[in-house]
Amino acid sequence: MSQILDTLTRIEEESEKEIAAAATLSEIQAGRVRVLGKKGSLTRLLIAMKDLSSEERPVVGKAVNALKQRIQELIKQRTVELERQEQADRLKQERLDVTLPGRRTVRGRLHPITRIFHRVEGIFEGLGFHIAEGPEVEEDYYNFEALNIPPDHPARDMQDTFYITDDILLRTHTSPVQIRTMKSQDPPVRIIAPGKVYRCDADISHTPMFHQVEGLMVDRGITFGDLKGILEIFLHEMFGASTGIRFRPSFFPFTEPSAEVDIACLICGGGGCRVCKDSGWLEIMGAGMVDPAVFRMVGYDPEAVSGFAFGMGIERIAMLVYRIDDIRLFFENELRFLTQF
Ligand code: 2NL
Repeated sequence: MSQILDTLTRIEEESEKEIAAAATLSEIQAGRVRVLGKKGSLTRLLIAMKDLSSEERPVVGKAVNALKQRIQELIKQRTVELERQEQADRLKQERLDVTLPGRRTVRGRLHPITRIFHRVEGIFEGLGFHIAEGPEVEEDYYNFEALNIPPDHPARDMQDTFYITDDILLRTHTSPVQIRTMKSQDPPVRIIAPGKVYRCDADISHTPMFHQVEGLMVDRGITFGDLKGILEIFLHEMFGASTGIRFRPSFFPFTEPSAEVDIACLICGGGGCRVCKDSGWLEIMGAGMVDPAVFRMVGYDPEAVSGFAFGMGIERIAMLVYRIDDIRLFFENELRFLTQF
C-alpha cells in the first residue's frame, strides 16, 4: 500500500509540473491521456487496487479519487489560461492598421451628352425659356403634318423614319413637343425642347438615336432680329464670346425664311482644316421664322403673332466642345472614354 501511495505522490508531482509546463491546448490534452486515459498511470493504479485488502482499498481509493479531482481541476485552470493566451496572441496578430488608406469609392459622373444638355438648358433658362418635354413615340400628325411637311417629303419615307404603325412613329425631331405646347397654350411661348430623337440611319457620323434641342419663341412682334440676338447670345456663351457667327439662307418646310447657322471653326479659327473641310466654318444649327401654315395648324393667328424656332444636334455640339471625332463613342459606354469628362 505504501508503494501505491508513493506512486500517487509521484504522479501528483509529475502532473503538476507537466500541466504547468504545457504550452498549448494539445499538450494539455496529451498530458490528460497519459494520466487519466484508459491506459493512463492513474487508471492503472485503480486497476492495481484489486490486489489490496478490504481495509486498504477504501484508503487508497479515496486518495486516488482526490488526486484525480485535483488533476482535473489543474487541467481546467491551465486550459482557461492557455485559451486566454491564444486569444490574446490572435488579437495581436490580427490587429488592424487604421492608418492604411481606405479603398476608394468609384464615383459616378454625368455623360458628356447630359453635360451639354445641362449647359444648353442653363443658357436658355437664363434667357427666360422654359423646358418642355413630350413623347418619343409620336403620332405622324405632330411629327410631320402639323409641321407643314408634305406627304411626299423624303423624311416621311420608311427609309428615314421608324414607323410603329401607319401613323405612329418614333419622333424624328423634338418639334412635336412645340406643336403640342402651342396647341395647349396661347402666346407668349418661350420654350426649349431637349430630348432623344430617332432616324433610320447608321454609319460613321449617324446613330439611329441621337439628341436634339429645339427652341421656340412666339409673341406679338417677334422678328428675325430677335432670332439672331438670342442665338448670338447662346453661341457666345456656349463656344466663347469671340466666336464668329454667320447666317446662311436655307429651307425648312416649317420656317420661312429659314437659315443655317455657322460658327467660325473652333479647331483652326477660320483658316481652314480637316474638321471644317477647309471652309473655316462649322454648321451648328438650323433656324427660321415659324411658317404661317404651322401657326394655322395649332390655332394661332399668323396675322397677330410671329415667332422663331431653331434646332440643333447635341452630339455635334458635344463633339466640337470636347474635340471628339467619332459620334459612336457617346453610345459605347466605354469607361476609359466616359471618365474623361
Ligand atoms: C436643324 C434644324 C430646326 C425648327 C427646327 C421648328 C419647330 C416648330 C416650328 C417651326 Cl414647332 N420650326 N423647328 C425650325 C428650324 C430649324 O432644326 O438643323 N436641327 C438639327
